[in-house]
Formats: sequence, C-alpha cells, structure tokens
Amino acid sequence: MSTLFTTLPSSVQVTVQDNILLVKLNRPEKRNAINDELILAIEHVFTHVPAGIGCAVVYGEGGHFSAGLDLSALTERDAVQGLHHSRMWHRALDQVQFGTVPVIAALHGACVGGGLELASACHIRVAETGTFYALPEGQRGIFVGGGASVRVPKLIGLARMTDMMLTGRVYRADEGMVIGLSQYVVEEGKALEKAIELAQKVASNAGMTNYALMHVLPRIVDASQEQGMLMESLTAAIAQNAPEAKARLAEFLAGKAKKVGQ
Ligand code: 1HE
Repeated sequence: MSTLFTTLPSSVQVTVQDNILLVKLNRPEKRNAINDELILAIEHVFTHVPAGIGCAVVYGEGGHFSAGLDLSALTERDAVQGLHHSRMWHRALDQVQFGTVPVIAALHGACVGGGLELASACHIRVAETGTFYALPEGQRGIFVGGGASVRVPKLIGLARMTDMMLTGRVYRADEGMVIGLSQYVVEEGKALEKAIELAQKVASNAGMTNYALMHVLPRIVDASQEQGMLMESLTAAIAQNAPEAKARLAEFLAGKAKKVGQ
C-alpha cells in the first residue's frame, strides 16, 4: 500500500492498494464533517486519479462515515456566497460521479446531509449494519446543496426524500438497502473489506464498459426513450468493437472464461 497526494490536507488521506484508490475522510474528531478544505480535496483527488487505477473506495475514519456539511462555517455566508459554495460541492461531487473510475462508498455510522450527498455520488454503496441515513437540512432550517435533490430521488424516489427532509426521518442500514440507499449491507467493521473486494471486480472489467456505466447509463436514464435507445445502441456498438471485448468473448467461447456467478 502506498500513500499518494502528499500535498492534501490531513482531512483526506489517499492510499493505493493494487489498482484500487482508497480515499479516507480523516476528520474523526468532527465526525468527518465536510468543510471547504475537505470538499476541495475530494475534487482534487477525483480530478487527478492516477493512470492505472481501476476503481476507488471512499470511507471514513472514526465512528461515522460523515456528519455532512461542517455547520460551523454556515453562518458566515450570504446568499451569493452560499450559491458559490453549493456549486463548489456540485463540481466536487460531479468529479466523483463522472470522473475516470467507478467509486464505491464504504459506509458506517452517520451518513447524513452532505455525507449522504457524497455517498449518493458514488456508484456503489456498502453499508455496515450500524449505518444510518438522514437529511437533517430540513431540521437545520436550510436546504440540501451538494446535489441531493438530484441524486437522492433517483435512489429512493421523491416521496421518501421529501419525507426525510420534512420529518427528519432516519433510515437504518437494513431499511436503507430495501429503499435503495445502499446495494449491500455487511456486518459492523466489514464495509471497507467488502468495498475493496467489489472494487477488485469492478477494476477487472473492460474500461469501455465501466466508462459506459458511469457516463452513458445515467444520461440514458435522464433522456427520452428514443434518445436513450439510440445512445444505448451507439454505446453497445463501440463497446463490442473494442479489442478487449473481442478477446473476452473469444475467451468465453473457448471455454476459458468464468461462467456467471463464478
Ligand atoms: C460537527 C458536525 C457538523 C458533528 N458540522 N461540526 N449535519 C448534521 O446536522 C449532523 C450533525 N451531527 C450530528 O448529528 C452528530 O454529530 C452525529 C450523529 C453525526 C454524531 O454524533 P456523536 O455523538 O458521535 O458526535 P458529536 O458529539 O455530536 O460531535 C462530535 C464533534 O463533532 C462536536 O464538536 P466538539 O468540538 O464539541 O467536539 C460536534 O460539534 C462536531 N460535529 N457534526 C460541524 N455537521 C452541501 S450542503 C449539505 C448540508 C448538510 O450537510 S446539513 C447537515 C449537517
């Protein structure tokens, strides 16, 4: 395991394990609350993912994934500054969602507010049984600003997000998986291990397939049926034409590739 990005603030630590980038939120004394320094560091990391990395994992040091926005900075902003601040979060989390490699969030403890916004920008979420989700912005008298209003309804639907913000509803890990907040729930202490195991599978995919899943599929989902179908056909044509795809298909037809489920 090697350490990268030596110029980052101490609130984010990045290491590499094989071809997996491990990005740790490292502000446990503030429950990994995300201040400007931290969100800018996330943007920097996901804008400069080194060549050869096939997947990234985001996780949190200490007892929680993230308590969301660092509320201590909130009172100092006027409306225009608030607008720019929200757009800064959008840029950073767009780099997570639409960067160069798929990103897996390993969740434990609180995954709330901006923490849930970060998690929902990731492509896969693995939650430990003690994970809980909330959007306390409603109770704090503010509104989501890090992309939750776009990303969270796509995971759980408009009605559930509205309820979370109107009533302060908290979802437990098991409930969260049922409604779509995570794709996996694992025992306490096991999220990072599971995320790395999944990341190794993701990193072994053809690059074009991963790119299509990150960049094309969400655009297809946002498009009309007609446009979506065309984007699908174009992507399928490009993907199957790649030498890597031809080699993988030949390997299967020669009986040398893994079967489904292996
Ligand atoms: C913080 C923050 C924070 C903790 N900003 N300092 N997010 C929230 O509304 C969630 C607020 N946090 C909590 O509800 C709780 O801290 C937790 C349930 C996450 C964890 O509880 P616990 O008992 O483990 O920790 P704690 O004792 O509450 O917090 C420890 C320290 O972290 C304490 O500071 P200290 O100096 O007194 O030790 C807390 O003040 C500090 N801390 N959370 C600042 N969020 C792009 S817009 C997104 C908008 C949002 O994300 S709004 C939701 C904000």
